[in-house]
Amino acid sequence: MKNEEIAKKLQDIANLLEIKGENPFKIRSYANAAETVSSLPEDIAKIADRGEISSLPGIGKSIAEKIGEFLETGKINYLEELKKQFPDGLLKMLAVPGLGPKKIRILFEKLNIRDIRGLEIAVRRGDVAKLPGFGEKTAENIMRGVEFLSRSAGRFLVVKAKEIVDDFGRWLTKNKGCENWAVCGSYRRGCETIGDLDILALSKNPEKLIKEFTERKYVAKVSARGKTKGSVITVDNIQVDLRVVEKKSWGAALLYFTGSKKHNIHLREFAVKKNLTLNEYGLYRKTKTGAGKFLAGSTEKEVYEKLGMQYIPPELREDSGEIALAAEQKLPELVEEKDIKGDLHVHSTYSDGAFSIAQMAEAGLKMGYEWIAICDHSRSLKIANGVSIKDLMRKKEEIRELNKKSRIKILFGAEVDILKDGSLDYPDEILSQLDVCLAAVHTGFKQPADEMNRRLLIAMENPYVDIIAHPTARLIGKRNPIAVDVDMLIEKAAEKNIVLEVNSYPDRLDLKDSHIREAVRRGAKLSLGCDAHSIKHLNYRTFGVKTLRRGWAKRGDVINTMSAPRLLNFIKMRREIKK
Ligand code: DGT
Ligand code: CA
Ligand code: CA
Repeated sequence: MKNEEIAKKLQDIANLLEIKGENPFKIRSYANAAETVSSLPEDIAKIADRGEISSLPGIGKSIAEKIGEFLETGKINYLEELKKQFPDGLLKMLAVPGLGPKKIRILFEKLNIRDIRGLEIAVRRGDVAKLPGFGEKTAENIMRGVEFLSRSAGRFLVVKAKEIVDDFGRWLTKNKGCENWAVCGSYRRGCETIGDLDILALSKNPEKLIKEFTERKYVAKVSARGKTKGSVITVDNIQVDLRVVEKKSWGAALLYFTGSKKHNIHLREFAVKKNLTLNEYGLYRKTKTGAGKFLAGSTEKEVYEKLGMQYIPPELREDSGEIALAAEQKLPELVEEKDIKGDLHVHSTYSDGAFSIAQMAEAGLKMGYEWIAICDHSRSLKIANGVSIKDLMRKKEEIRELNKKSRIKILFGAEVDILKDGSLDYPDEILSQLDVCLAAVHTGFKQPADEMNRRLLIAMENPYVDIIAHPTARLIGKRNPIAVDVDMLIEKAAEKNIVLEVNSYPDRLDLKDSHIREAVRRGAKLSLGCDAHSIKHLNYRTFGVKTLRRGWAKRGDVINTMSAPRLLNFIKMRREIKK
Protein backbone atom coordinates (compact mmCIF):
# COMPACT_ATOMS: atom_id res chain seq x y z
CA MET A 1 0.00 0.00 0.00
CA LYS A 2 1.31 3.42 -0.95
CA ASN A 3 -0.84 5.39 1.52
CA GLU A 4 1.90 6.16 4.03
CA GLU A 5 4.39 7.06 1.33
CA ILE A 6 1.95 9.48 -0.29
CA ALA A 7 0.95 11.00 3.06
CA LYS A 8 4.64 11.62 3.75
CA LYS A 9 5.12 13.36 0.38
CA LEU A 10 2.08 15.59 0.95
CA GLN A 11 3.38 16.48 4.40
CA ASP A 12 6.80 17.28 2.88
CA ILE A 13 5.06 19.65 0.47
CA ALA A 14 3.19 21.32 3.36
CA ASN A 15 6.45 21.70 5.29
CA LEU A 16 8.39 23.10 2.36
CA LEU A 17 5.58 25.55 1.59
CA GLU A 18 5.71 26.69 5.19
CA ILE A 19 9.48 27.07 5.12
CA LYS A 20 8.95 29.12 1.99
CA GLY A 21 6.42 31.30 3.76
CA GLU A 22 3.51 30.50 1.45
CA ASN A 23 -0.16 31.18 2.00
CA PRO A 24 -1.39 29.37 5.16
CA PHE A 25 -4.53 28.03 3.45
CA LYS A 26 -2.45 26.28 0.85
CA ILE A 27 -0.18 24.82 3.55
CA ARG A 28 -3.18 23.63 5.55
CA SER A 29 -4.74 21.96 2.52
CA TYR A 30 -1.64 19.79 1.97
CA ALA A 31 -1.33 18.99 5.67
CA ASN A 32 -5.01 18.01 5.82
CA ALA A 33 -4.67 15.88 2.71
CA ALA A 34 -1.69 14.09 4.28
CA GLU A 35 -3.78 13.38 7.35
CA THR A 36 -6.69 12.07 5.27
CA VAL A 37 -4.49 9.77 3.20
CA SER A 38 -2.67 8.36 6.19
CA SER A 39 -5.89 7.41 7.96
CA LEU A 40 -7.58 5.81 4.94
CA PRO A 41 -8.80 2.31 5.76
CA GLU A 42 -8.27 1.22 2.16
CA ASP A 43 -5.43 1.11 -0.37
CA ILE A 44 -5.40 4.48 -2.09
CA ALA A 45 -4.59 2.85 -5.43
CA LYS A 46 -7.98 1.14 -5.30
CA ILE A 47 -9.73 4.43 -4.63
CA ALA A 48 -7.82 5.91 -7.56
CA ASP A 49 -8.95 3.05 -9.80
CA ARG A 50 -12.54 3.95 -9.01
CA GLY A 51 -11.77 7.61 -9.81
CA GLU A 52 -12.81 8.69 -6.32
CA ILE A 53 -9.73 10.47 -5.00
CA SER A 54 -11.04 13.99 -5.40
CA SER A 55 -14.17 13.07 -3.48
CA LEU A 56 -12.12 12.25 -0.34
CA PRO A 57 -12.57 14.84 2.44
CA GLY A 58 -10.17 17.76 2.06
CA ILE A 59 -8.68 16.59 -1.24
CA GLY A 60 -9.37 18.91 -4.16
CA LYS A 61 -8.63 18.51 -7.83
CA SER A 62 -5.06 19.75 -7.71
CA ILE A 63 -3.94 17.47 -4.87
CA ALA A 64 -5.86 14.55 -6.40
CA GLU A 65 -3.85 15.02 -9.58
CA LYS A 66 -0.60 14.93 -7.65
CA ILE A 67 -1.62 11.71 -5.95
CA GLY A 68 -2.51 10.28 -9.34
CA GLU A 69 0.87 11.37 -10.67
CA PHE A 70 2.63 9.60 -7.82
CA LEU A 71 0.67 6.39 -8.35
CA GLU A 72 1.62 6.44 -12.01
CA THR A 73 5.21 7.64 -11.94
CA GLY A 74 6.37 7.21 -8.33
CA LYS A 75 7.11 10.94 -8.17
CA ILE A 76 5.42 14.27 -7.63
CA ASN A 77 7.02 16.87 -9.86
CA TYR A 78 5.74 19.78 -7.80
CA LEU A 79 7.55 18.38 -4.73
CA GLU A 80 10.75 17.77 -6.69
CA GLU A 81 10.68 21.40 -7.88
CA LEU A 82 10.09 22.67 -4.33
CA LYS A 83 12.95 20.58 -3.02
CA LYS A 84 15.35 22.11 -5.52
CA GLN A 85 14.78 25.52 -3.94
CA PHE A 86 16.24 24.44 -0.57
CA PRO A 87 19.22 22.46 0.72
CA ASP A 88 18.45 18.76 1.42
CA GLY A 89 19.21 19.13 5.11
CA LEU A 90 16.35 21.54 5.81
CA LEU A 91 13.58 18.94 5.74
CA LYS A 92 15.65 16.70 8.01
CA MET A 93 15.86 19.54 10.54
CA LEU A 94 12.12 19.09 11.07
CA ALA A 95 12.91 15.92 12.98
CA VAL A 96 14.47 18.02 15.77
CA PRO A 97 11.87 18.19 18.55
CA GLY A 98 10.75 21.77 19.10
CA LEU A 99 11.76 22.96 15.66
CA GLY A 100 9.05 23.78 13.14
CA PRO A 101 9.10 25.13 9.58
CA LYS A 102 8.78 28.76 10.67
CA LYS A 103 11.90 28.65 12.82
CA ILE A 104 13.77 26.66 10.18
CA ARG A 105 13.00 29.36 7.67
CA ILE A 106 14.44 32.07 9.92
CA LEU A 107 17.53 29.97 10.68
CA PHE A 108 18.08 29.45 6.97
CA GLU A 109 17.47 33.06 5.93
CA LYS A 110 19.32 34.83 8.74
CA LEU A 111 22.16 32.41 9.53
CA ASN A 112 22.27 30.27 6.39
CA ILE A 113 21.84 27.11 8.49
CA ARG A 114 21.41 24.26 6.03
CA ASP A 115 21.38 21.11 8.15
CA ILE A 116 21.38 19.74 11.69
CA ARG A 117 25.16 19.89 11.96
CA GLY A 118 25.13 23.59 11.05
CA LEU A 119 22.36 24.15 13.55
CA GLU A 120 24.38 22.55 16.34
CA ILE A 121 27.40 24.75 15.59
CA ALA A 122 25.31 27.92 15.48
CA VAL A 123 23.60 27.12 18.79
CA ARG A 124 26.94 26.48 20.48
CA ARG A 125 28.33 29.74 19.13
CA GLY A 126 25.36 31.57 20.64
CA ASP A 127 24.13 32.84 17.26
CA VAL A 128 20.72 31.21 17.55
CA ALA A 129 19.91 32.75 20.92
CA LYS A 130 20.56 36.20 19.42
CA LEU A 131 18.03 35.80 16.61
CA PRO A 132 14.90 37.90 17.02
CA GLY A 133 12.11 35.79 18.53
CA PHE A 134 14.50 33.02 19.67
CA GLY A 135 16.35 33.80 22.91
CA GLU A 136 18.40 31.65 25.33
CA LYS A 137 15.52 29.36 26.27
CA THR A 138 14.60 28.48 22.71
CA ALA A 139 18.26 27.90 21.83
CA GLU A 140 18.59 25.55 24.81
CA ASN A 141 15.47 23.67 23.74
CA ILE A 142 16.84 23.28 20.24
CA MET A 143 20.12 21.96 21.61
CA ARG A 144 18.28 19.43 23.74
CA GLY A 145 16.32 18.42 20.67
CA VAL A 146 19.50 17.93 18.63
CA GLU A 147 21.09 15.81 21.35
CA PHE A 148 17.92 13.80 21.71
CA LEU A 149 17.89 13.11 18.00
CA SER A 150 21.51 11.98 17.88
CA ARG A 151 20.84 9.54 20.73
CA SER A 152 17.95 7.90 18.90
CA ALA A 153 19.49 8.21 15.42
CA GLY A 154 19.38 5.15 13.25
CA ARG A 155 17.16 3.15 15.60
CA PHE A 156 13.51 2.38 15.00
CA LEU A 157 10.48 1.37 17.01
CA VAL A 158 9.60 -2.27 17.67
CA VAL A 159 6.27 -1.86 15.93
CA LYS A 160 8.09 -1.00 12.68
CA ALA A 161 10.51 -3.87 13.27
CA LYS A 162 7.57 -6.23 13.72
CA GLU A 163 6.13 -5.25 10.35
CA ILE A 164 9.39 -6.13 8.65
CA VAL A 165 9.90 -9.30 10.65
CA ASP A 166 6.38 -10.42 9.75
CA ASP A 167 7.02 -9.70 6.10
CA PHE A 168 10.33 -11.58 5.92
CA GLY A 169 8.84 -14.27 8.12
CA ARG A 170 5.93 -14.90 5.75
CA TRP A 171 8.40 -15.16 2.90
CA LEU A 172 10.69 -17.58 4.75
CA THR A 173 7.78 -19.71 5.94
CA LYS A 174 6.56 -20.07 2.35
CA ASN A 175 10.04 -20.70 0.94
CA LYS A 176 10.51 -24.42 0.36
CA GLY A 177 14.28 -24.10 0.68
CA CYS A 178 13.97 -22.85 4.28
CA GLU A 179 13.40 -25.43 7.01
CA ASN A 180 13.25 -23.09 9.98
CA TRP A 181 13.85 -19.45 10.80
CA ALA A 182 14.03 -17.16 13.83
CA VAL A 183 14.68 -13.51 14.55
CA CYS A 184 17.58 -12.87 16.91
CA GLY A 185 19.33 -9.73 18.13
CA SER A 186 17.70 -6.89 20.06
CA TYR A 187 14.32 -7.74 18.55
CA ARG A 188 14.25 -11.14 20.22
CA ARG A 189 15.47 -9.66 23.49
CA GLY A 190 12.44 -7.33 23.38
CA CYS A 191 14.44 -4.09 23.36
CA GLU A 192 12.48 -0.85 23.05
CA THR A 193 14.21 0.21 19.83
CA ILE A 194 16.02 -1.80 17.19
CA GLY A 195 19.22 -0.98 15.31
CA ASP A 196 18.98 -3.70 12.69
CA LEU A 197 17.26 -7.06 12.28
CA ASP A 198 19.13 -10.34 12.53
CA ILE A 199 17.43 -13.37 11.04
CA LEU A 200 18.69 -16.91 11.31
CA ALA A 201 17.59 -19.65 8.92
CA LEU A 202 18.08 -23.34 8.37
CA SER A 203 18.51 -24.55 4.81
CA LYS A 204 20.07 -27.33 2.79
CA ASN A 205 20.92 -24.83 0.08
CA PRO A 206 22.14 -21.68 1.85
CA GLU A 207 23.51 -19.98 -1.24
CA LYS A 208 20.18 -20.14 -3.05
CA LEU A 209 18.28 -18.79 -0.04
CA ILE A 210 20.72 -15.91 0.38
CA LYS A 211 20.44 -15.09 -3.31
CA GLU A 212 16.64 -15.03 -3.14
CA PHE A 213 16.82 -12.93 0.03
CA THR A 214 18.91 -10.26 -1.65
CA GLU A 215 16.57 -10.23 -4.64
CA ARG A 216 13.39 -9.62 -2.64
CA LYS A 217 10.98 -6.90 -3.69
CA TYR A 218 11.48 -4.42 -0.85
CA VAL A 219 15.25 -4.59 -0.92
CA ALA A 220 16.71 -1.23 -1.89
CA LYS A 221 20.37 -2.10 -1.55
CA VAL A 222 22.47 -5.24 -1.02
CA SER A 223 25.36 -4.50 1.32
CA ALA A 224 26.80 -8.02 1.50
CA ARG A 225 26.15 -11.34 -0.17
CA GLY A 226 28.10 -14.45 0.69
CA LYS A 227 27.55 -18.20 0.78
CA THR A 228 25.85 -18.27 4.18
CA LYS A 229 25.09 -14.65 4.95
CA GLY A 230 23.49 -11.72 3.29
CA SER A 231 22.83 -8.18 4.37
CA VAL A 232 20.31 -5.82 2.80
CA ILE A 233 18.79 -2.39 3.29
CA THR A 234 15.02 -2.32 2.73
CA VAL A 235 13.13 0.50 1.02
CA ASP A 236 12.31 1.93 4.44
CA ASN A 237 16.04 2.16 5.13
CA ILE A 238 16.29 -0.68 7.61
CA GLN A 239 19.11 -3.21 7.59
CA VAL A 240 18.24 -6.90 7.66
CA ASP A 241 20.94 -9.55 8.08
CA LEU A 242 20.28 -13.17 7.18
CA ARG A 243 22.52 -16.01 8.25
CA VAL A 244 22.05 -19.62 7.29
CA VAL A 245 23.39 -22.29 9.63
CA GLU A 246 23.48 -26.06 10.00
CA LYS A 247 21.01 -27.95 12.11
CA LYS A 248 23.56 -29.12 14.62
CA SER A 249 24.59 -25.51 15.31
CA TRP A 250 21.08 -24.01 15.32
CA GLY A 251 20.88 -23.45 19.08
CA ALA A 252 24.44 -22.16 19.42
CA ALA A 253 23.90 -19.73 16.54
CA LEU A 254 20.57 -18.60 17.97
CA LEU A 255 22.32 -17.94 21.27
CA TYR A 256 25.20 -16.10 19.65
CA PHE A 257 23.11 -13.87 17.39
CA THR A 258 20.53 -13.11 20.05
CA GLY A 259 23.20 -11.54 22.24
CA SER A 260 23.47 -9.27 23.93
CA LYS A 261 27.13 -8.96 23.13
CA LYS A 262 27.83 -8.54 26.85
CA HIS A 263 25.83 -11.64 27.70
CA ASN A 264 27.78 -13.61 25.07
CA ILE A 265 31.13 -12.47 26.35
CA HIS A 266 30.26 -13.28 29.95
CA LEU A 267 28.87 -16.67 28.95
CA ARG A 268 32.05 -17.52 27.03
CA GLU A 269 34.15 -16.58 30.06
CA PHE A 270 31.93 -18.79 32.17
CA ALA A 271 32.53 -21.65 29.71
CA VAL A 272 36.30 -21.13 29.72
CA LYS A 273 36.36 -21.49 33.50
CA LYS A 274 34.81 -24.92 33.04
CA ASN A 275 37.43 -25.75 30.42
CA LEU A 276 34.85 -25.46 27.65
CA THR A 277 34.73 -23.39 24.50
CA LEU A 278 31.55 -21.67 23.30
CA ASN A 279 31.07 -20.11 19.88
CA GLU A 280 28.30 -19.75 17.30
CA TYR A 281 28.80 -23.38 16.17
CA GLY A 282 28.50 -25.08 19.51
CA LEU A 283 29.85 -25.85 22.94
CA TYR A 284 33.07 -27.90 22.97
CA ARG A 285 35.25 -29.59 25.56
CA LYS A 286 38.88 -28.65 25.12
CA THR A 287 41.06 -31.55 24.00
CA LYS A 288 44.81 -31.94 23.71
CA THR A 289 44.66 -32.09 19.93
CA GLY A 290 42.90 -28.73 19.93
CA ALA A 291 39.85 -29.52 17.79
CA GLY A 292 37.55 -29.93 20.78
CA LYS A 293 34.80 -32.44 21.43
CA PHE A 294 31.32 -31.23 20.42
CA LEU A 295 29.06 -31.21 23.49
CA ALA A 296 25.96 -29.27 22.48
CA GLY A 297 24.65 -26.90 19.82
CA SER A 298 21.32 -27.91 18.33
CA THR A 299 19.19 -26.11 20.94
CA GLU A 300 19.85 -23.18 23.27
CA LYS A 301 18.45 -25.11 26.19
CA GLU A 302 21.00 -27.88 25.68
CA VAL A 303 23.87 -25.37 25.58
CA TYR A 304 22.79 -23.71 28.83
CA GLU A 305 22.25 -27.12 30.39
CA LYS A 306 25.71 -28.37 29.49
CA LEU A 307 27.09 -25.16 30.94
CA GLY A 308 25.32 -26.17 34.16
CA MET A 309 22.69 -23.48 34.15
CA GLN A 310 19.00 -22.82 33.64
CA TYR A 311 17.69 -21.68 30.28
CA ILE A 312 17.88 -17.89 30.28
CA PRO A 313 14.95 -16.15 28.51
CA PRO A 314 16.18 -13.73 25.80
CA GLU A 315 14.73 -10.69 27.60
CA LEU A 316 17.13 -11.28 30.50
CA ARG A 317 20.27 -11.62 28.40
CA GLU A 318 21.81 -8.25 29.20
CA ASP A 319 24.55 -9.37 31.57
CA SER A 320 22.89 -7.82 34.57
CA GLY A 321 23.05 -10.70 36.99
CA GLU A 322 21.18 -13.35 35.01
CA ILE A 323 24.17 -15.65 34.44
CA ALA A 324 25.05 -16.04 38.12
CA LEU A 325 21.40 -16.64 39.03
CA ALA A 326 20.94 -19.19 36.25
CA ALA A 327 24.00 -21.06 37.52
CA GLU A 328 22.32 -21.23 40.94
CA GLN A 329 19.02 -22.30 39.32
CA LYS A 330 17.40 -19.22 40.81
CA LEU A 331 16.04 -17.24 37.85
CA PRO A 332 12.64 -15.65 38.47
CA GLU A 333 9.63 -17.09 36.64
CA LEU A 334 8.74 -14.23 34.34
CA VAL A 335 5.21 -13.14 33.46
CA GLU A 336 3.99 -14.51 30.11
CA GLU A 337 1.47 -13.32 27.54
CA LYS A 338 -0.90 -16.12 28.43
CA ASP A 339 -1.07 -14.88 32.04
CA ILE A 340 -2.62 -11.59 30.98
CA LYS A 341 -6.37 -11.73 31.65
CA GLY A 342 -7.34 -8.26 30.47
CA ASP A 343 -6.18 -4.88 29.22
CA LEU A 344 -6.14 -1.98 31.66
CA HIS A 345 -5.98 0.92 29.23
CA VAL A 346 -8.47 0.98 26.38
CA HIS A 347 -10.16 4.00 24.79
CA SER A 348 -13.56 4.13 23.11
CA THR A 349 -15.52 6.62 21.01
CA TYR A 350 -16.46 8.35 24.27
CA SER A 351 -13.10 10.11 23.91
CA ASP A 352 -10.62 9.70 21.05
CA GLY A 353 -10.89 5.97 20.37
CA ALA A 354 -12.01 4.72 16.97
CA PHE A 355 -14.40 2.00 18.19
CA SER A 356 -17.38 1.74 20.52
CA ILE A 357 -17.17 0.12 23.94
CA ALA A 358 -19.05 -2.92 22.62
CA GLN A 359 -16.61 -3.29 19.72
CA MET A 360 -13.53 -2.99 21.94
CA ALA A 361 -15.03 -5.51 24.36
CA GLU A 362 -15.76 -7.92 21.53
CA ALA A 363 -12.15 -7.57 20.35
CA GLY A 364 -10.95 -8.20 23.91
CA LEU A 365 -13.00 -11.37 24.01
CA LYS A 366 -11.30 -12.52 20.81
CA MET A 367 -7.95 -11.97 22.52
CA GLY A 368 -9.12 -14.45 25.13
CA TYR A 369 -9.56 -11.84 27.85
CA GLU A 370 -11.80 -12.22 30.89
CA TRP A 371 -12.20 -8.48 31.36
CA ILE A 372 -11.33 -5.16 29.76
CA ALA A 373 -11.08 -1.67 31.28
CA ILE A 374 -12.46 1.18 29.16
CA CYS A 375 -10.56 4.27 30.25
CA ASP A 376 -11.35 7.40 28.28
CA HIS A 377 -9.78 10.82 28.69
CA SER A 378 -11.19 13.25 31.24
CA ARG A 379 -13.07 16.47 30.63
CA SER A 380 -10.31 19.08 30.33
CA LEU A 381 -8.29 17.20 27.71
CA LYS A 382 -10.12 18.84 24.84
CA ILE A 383 -7.70 17.75 22.09
CA ALA A 384 -8.48 14.13 22.93
CA ASN A 385 -12.21 14.77 23.20
CA GLY A 386 -12.24 14.42 27.00
CA VAL A 387 -15.49 13.09 28.51
CA SER A 388 -17.79 15.48 30.43
CA ILE A 389 -19.29 14.29 33.70
CA LYS A 390 -22.67 13.97 32.04
CA ASP A 391 -21.27 11.72 29.31
CA LEU A 392 -19.26 9.76 31.85
CA MET A 393 -22.50 8.90 33.63
CA ARG A 394 -24.00 7.87 30.30
CA LYS A 395 -20.93 5.69 29.75
CA LYS A 396 -21.41 4.09 33.17
CA GLU A 397 -24.97 3.22 32.27
CA GLU A 398 -23.96 1.84 28.87
CA ILE A 399 -21.36 -0.41 30.48
CA ARG A 400 -23.89 -1.61 33.04
CA GLU A 401 -26.28 -2.57 30.24
CA LEU A 402 -23.55 -4.22 28.16
CA ASN A 403 -22.36 -6.24 31.13
CA LYS A 404 -25.81 -7.83 31.48
CA LYS A 405 -25.26 -9.82 28.31
CA SER A 406 -21.52 -9.56 27.71
CA ARG A 407 -19.25 -12.60 27.95
CA ILE A 408 -16.36 -10.35 28.92
CA LYS A 409 -16.54 -8.19 32.02
CA ILE A 410 -16.27 -4.54 31.07
CA LEU A 411 -14.73 -2.33 33.72
CA PHE A 412 -15.87 1.27 34.00
CA GLY A 413 -12.64 3.25 33.93
CA ALA A 414 -11.18 6.63 33.09
CA GLU A 415 -7.77 8.06 32.31
CA VAL A 416 -8.02 11.18 34.42
CA ASP A 417 -5.74 14.14 33.85
CA ILE A 418 -3.42 15.13 36.64
CA LEU A 419 -3.73 18.90 36.35
CA LYS A 420 -0.72 21.16 36.73
CA ASP A 421 -1.28 21.63 40.45
CA GLY A 422 -1.69 17.91 41.12
CA SER A 423 -5.48 17.99 41.40
CA LEU A 424 -7.53 15.55 39.37
CA ASP A 425 -9.81 16.39 36.49
CA TYR A 426 -12.99 14.93 38.09
CA PRO A 427 -14.24 15.48 41.65
CA ASP A 428 -13.85 12.61 44.16
CA GLU A 429 -17.55 11.75 44.15
CA ILE A 430 -17.19 10.95 40.45
CA LEU A 431 -13.85 9.14 40.80
CA SER A 432 -15.30 6.94 43.52
CA GLN A 433 -17.80 5.52 41.03
CA LEU A 434 -15.11 4.23 38.68
CA ASP A 435 -14.16 0.56 38.76
CA VAL A 436 -10.64 1.63 37.97
CA CYS A 437 -9.06 5.08 37.84
CA LEU A 438 -5.93 5.78 35.82
CA ALA A 439 -4.28 9.15 36.42
CA ALA A 440 -1.82 10.69 33.99
CA VAL A 441 0.09 13.76 32.92
CA HIS A 442 -0.99 15.06 29.50
CA THR A 443 -0.14 18.76 29.78
CA GLY A 444 2.63 20.94 31.20
CA PHE A 445 5.31 18.41 30.23
CA LYS A 446 8.05 20.95 30.77
CA GLN A 447 7.45 21.67 34.45
CA PRO A 448 10.72 21.68 36.39
CA ALA A 449 11.51 18.71 38.65
CA ASP A 450 10.34 20.18 41.95
CA GLU A 451 6.96 21.20 40.53
CA MET A 452 6.54 17.93 38.67
CA ASN A 453 7.38 15.83 41.71
CA ARG A 454 4.97 17.82 43.85
CA ARG A 455 2.29 17.50 41.16
CA LEU A 456 2.53 13.71 41.17
CA LEU A 457 2.82 13.36 44.93
CA ILE A 458 -0.35 15.41 45.41
CA ALA A 459 -2.18 13.24 42.89
CA MET A 460 -0.98 10.11 44.67
CA GLU A 461 -2.56 11.31 47.89
CA ASN A 462 -5.98 10.91 46.30
CA PRO A 463 -7.38 7.54 47.43
CA TYR A 464 -9.10 6.96 44.08
CA VAL A 465 -5.93 7.05 42.02
CA ASP A 466 -5.42 3.35 41.37
CA ILE A 467 -2.89 3.48 38.56
CA ILE A 468 -0.43 6.08 37.30
CA ALA A 469 -0.59 5.76 33.51
CA HIS A 470 2.56 6.24 31.38
CA PRO A 471 4.40 7.61 34.41
CA THR A 472 7.21 9.44 32.58
CA ALA A 473 5.12 10.55 29.56
CA ARG A 474 8.06 10.05 27.20
CA LEU A 475 7.56 9.40 23.50
CA ILE A 476 10.49 7.37 22.19
CA GLY A 477 12.53 9.47 19.78
CA LYS A 478 10.04 12.35 20.04
CA ARG A 479 9.61 13.63 23.56
CA ASN A 480 11.83 13.45 26.61
CA PRO A 481 10.42 12.06 29.85
CA ILE A 482 8.92 14.59 32.26
CA ALA A 483 11.25 15.69 35.03
CA VAL A 484 9.73 13.36 37.63
CA ASP A 485 12.04 11.51 40.03
CA VAL A 486 11.16 7.95 39.08
CA ASP A 487 12.76 6.41 42.19
CA MET A 488 10.61 8.62 44.37
CA LEU A 489 7.56 7.70 42.31
CA ILE A 490 8.27 3.98 42.75
CA GLU A 491 8.80 4.36 46.46
CA LYS A 492 5.52 6.26 46.88
CA ALA A 493 3.69 3.75 44.72
CA ALA A 494 4.95 0.84 46.79
CA GLU A 495 4.07 2.61 50.02
CA LYS A 496 0.57 3.69 48.98
CA ASN A 497 -0.23 0.56 47.00
CA ILE A 498 -0.63 2.55 43.79
CA VAL A 499 -0.03 0.63 40.60
CA LEU A 500 2.45 1.87 37.99
CA GLU A 501 1.47 1.30 34.40
CA VAL A 502 3.62 -0.30 31.77
CA ASN A 503 2.06 1.43 28.82
CA SER A 504 2.49 -0.94 25.90
CA TYR A 505 1.95 1.52 23.10
CA PRO A 506 5.20 1.09 21.13
CA ASP A 507 6.05 4.80 21.12
CA ARG A 508 5.78 4.87 24.89
CA LEU A 509 6.87 1.64 26.64
CA ASP A 510 6.53 3.56 29.86
CA LEU A 511 7.60 2.54 32.51
CA LYS A 512 10.64 1.23 30.71
CA ASP A 513 12.60 -1.93 31.52
CA SER A 514 15.09 -0.51 34.04
CA HIS A 515 12.34 1.30 35.94
CA ILE A 516 10.24 -1.86 36.02
CA ARG A 517 13.11 -3.76 37.54
CA GLU A 518 13.40 -1.17 40.28
CA ALA A 519 9.63 -1.26 40.87
CA VAL A 520 9.73 -5.06 41.16
CA ARG A 521 12.66 -4.83 43.55
CA ARG A 522 10.77 -2.41 45.79
CA GLY A 523 7.49 -4.33 45.63
CA ALA A 524 5.43 -1.81 43.66
CA LYS A 525 2.67 -3.39 41.58
CA LEU A 526 2.53 -2.98 37.81
CA SER A 527 -0.24 -2.95 35.21
CA LEU A 528 -0.22 -3.54 31.48
CA GLY A 529 -2.23 -1.23 29.26
CA CYS A 530 -2.09 -0.96 25.49
CA ASP A 531 -3.48 2.59 25.38
CA ALA A 532 -5.57 1.08 22.60
CA HIS A 533 -7.32 3.67 20.46
CA SER A 534 -8.31 1.02 17.97
CA ILE A 535 -8.90 -2.73 17.91
CA LYS A 536 -5.55 -3.59 16.42
CA HIS A 537 -3.71 -1.75 19.22
CA LEU A 538 -4.79 -4.50 21.61
CA ASN A 539 -2.02 -6.55 20.01
CA TYR A 540 0.55 -4.18 21.50
CA ARG A 541 0.27 -6.45 24.52
CA THR A 542 3.26 -8.34 23.15
CA PHE A 543 5.51 -5.26 23.48
CA GLY A 544 4.29 -4.63 27.00
CA VAL A 545 4.88 -8.20 28.12
CA LYS A 546 8.40 -8.21 26.67
CA THR A 547 9.16 -4.95 28.43
CA LEU A 548 7.83 -6.35 31.70
CA ARG A 549 10.02 -9.43 31.25
CA ARG A 550 13.03 -7.22 30.55
CA GLY A 551 12.23 -5.64 33.91
CA TRP A 552 12.27 -9.10 35.56
CA ALA A 553 8.54 -8.91 36.37
CA LYS A 554 6.86 -12.06 37.63
CA ARG A 555 3.23 -12.97 37.36
CA GLY A 556 2.48 -11.73 40.86
CA ASP A 557 3.92 -8.30 40.09
CA VAL A 558 1.37 -7.62 37.35
CA ILE A 559 -2.26 -7.00 38.29
CA ASN A 560 -3.52 -7.98 34.81
CA THR A 561 -2.95 -11.61 35.84
CA MET A 562 -5.86 -11.36 38.31
CA SER A 563 -9.40 -12.48 37.56
CA ALA A 564 -12.01 -9.70 37.47
CA PRO A 565 -13.35 -10.32 41.01
CA ARG A 566 -9.84 -10.42 42.45
CA LEU A 567 -8.84 -7.28 40.59
CA LEU A 568 -11.93 -5.39 41.74
CA ASN A 569 -11.33 -6.56 45.26
CA PHE A 570 -7.69 -5.47 45.07
CA ILE A 571 -8.80 -1.99 44.00
CA LYS A 572 -11.46 -1.80 46.71
CA MET A 573 -8.97 -2.79 49.39
CA ARG A 574 -6.30 -0.37 48.26
CA ARG A 575 -8.78 2.52 48.27
CA GLU A 576 -10.02 1.64 51.73
CA ILE A 577 -6.58 1.43 53.26
CA LYS A 578 -5.75 4.82 51.82
CA LYS A 579 -8.87 6.62 53.01
P1 DGT B 1 20.87 -3.56 17.65
O1 DGT B 1 20.90 -4.20 16.31
O2 DGT B 1 21.79 -2.41 17.77
O3 DGT B 1 19.50 -3.21 18.10
O4 DGT B 1 21.41 -4.62 18.73
P2 DGT B 1 21.76 -6.16 18.56
O5 DGT B 1 21.93 -6.72 19.92
O6 DGT B 1 20.77 -6.81 17.67
O7 DGT B 1 23.19 -6.12 17.90
P3 DGT B 1 23.76 -6.55 16.48
O8 DGT B 1 22.73 -6.56 15.42
O9 DGT B 1 24.96 -5.71 16.25
O10 DGT B 1 24.29 -8.03 16.71
C1 DGT B 1 23.41 -9.10 16.89
C2 DGT B 1 23.97 -10.03 17.90
O11 DGT B 1 25.19 -10.63 17.42
C3 DGT B 1 24.37 -9.36 19.20
O12 DGT B 1 23.30 -9.18 20.07
C4 DGT B 1 25.38 -10.32 19.72
C5 DGT B 1 26.07 -10.84 18.49
N1 DGT B 1 27.32 -10.11 18.29
C6 DGT B 1 27.54 -9.13 17.38
N2 DGT B 1 28.81 -8.71 17.45
C7 DGT B 1 29.40 -9.43 18.41
C8 DGT B 1 30.72 -9.46 18.96
O13 DGT B 1 31.61 -8.73 18.58
N3 DGT B 1 30.95 -10.36 19.96
C9 DGT B 1 29.99 -11.19 20.40
N4 DGT B 1 30.26 -12.02 21.38
N5 DGT B 1 28.75 -11.18 19.93
C10 DGT B 1 28.46 -10.31 18.94
CA1 CA C 1 20.40 -6.24 15.50
CA1 CA D 1 23.08 -7.04 12.93
